[in-house]
Amino acid sequence: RRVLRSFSIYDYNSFSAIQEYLETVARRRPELVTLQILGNSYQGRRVKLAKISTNPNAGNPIIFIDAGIHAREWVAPAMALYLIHRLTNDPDARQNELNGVDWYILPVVNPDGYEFTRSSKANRLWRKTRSKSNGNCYGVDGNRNYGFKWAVSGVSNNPCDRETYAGPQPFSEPETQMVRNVMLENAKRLKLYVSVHSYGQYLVYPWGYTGDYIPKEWKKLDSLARSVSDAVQRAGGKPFRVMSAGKWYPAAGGSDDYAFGAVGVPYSYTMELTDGYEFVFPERLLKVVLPQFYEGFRVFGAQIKKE
Ligand code: ING
Ligand code: ZN
Repeated sequence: RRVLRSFSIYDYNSFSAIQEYLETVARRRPELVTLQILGNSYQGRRVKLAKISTNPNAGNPIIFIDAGIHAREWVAPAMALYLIHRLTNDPDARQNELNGVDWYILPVVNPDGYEFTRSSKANRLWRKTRSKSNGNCYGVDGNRNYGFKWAVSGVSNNPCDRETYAGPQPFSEPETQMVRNVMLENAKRLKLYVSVHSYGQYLVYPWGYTGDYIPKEWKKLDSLARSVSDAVQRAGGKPFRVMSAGKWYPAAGGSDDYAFGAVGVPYSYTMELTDGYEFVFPERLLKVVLPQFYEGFRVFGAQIKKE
């Protein structure tokens, strides 16, 4: 058995250590975990989806969680990996979280950006992908690149904008194409989608492209989010601010709008983890907050089981 030298669940890990961790989990728990290679990032890093299921052929509802579309939001991949850790190590997970629900977890959507932010202090706050757009400017905001109401609000059309450049067209980035493909391939069974970001301790739902609320469904999206927030608070964490994404600030081309509006995923969220440290959340506090947030994810799981 190979030993993981460089990976620790309460640390910020390199992308290669994360890959090794995923391989190790799949090797140790083959009856529970399979890895699907989704494709390559712009710079050629393999993007892997962990599928955690006690019975992949049962047609269970699927919870799909992604993290790390934004490079600098390191706490998000850490959360996704912690979810994998708990779901595969808790002795009672099979009877609870994994009973009748499949969890698909994509810990690092944008590995090129992630590694770029790790490469030097000067790049720590990079957000976008690392595709070459024009001249000396790089990258697209992955969370403005999805093909639903693309670029109608809250985006920049300037490739040199470091924050919200929507890209030359919807799904211009291999990274967003991979997430889209997971959604489309599993559209029927996909019941809950969560895109994990930081920071601000928000839990928001569609629409993001407009400040208008979805007439019928917003209430059930809102009330599930509040139950999640309550659970995190009971575990000692800060509650989430719950609202529609567009009421917070309108921005089009986000993955949560695409999941809800184009794919028909009934529960779709963007989760902004942590507050008080902006994008540079201290590594030493991961062991405090990750277990608190996990209690929120358990509430998501329980809801999907009930449906
Ligand atoms: N925030 C999200 C962003 O992509 C968001 C939140 C998404 C707001 C969609 C409105 C619409 O800007 C972070 N931190 O990335
Ligand atoms: Zn983000």
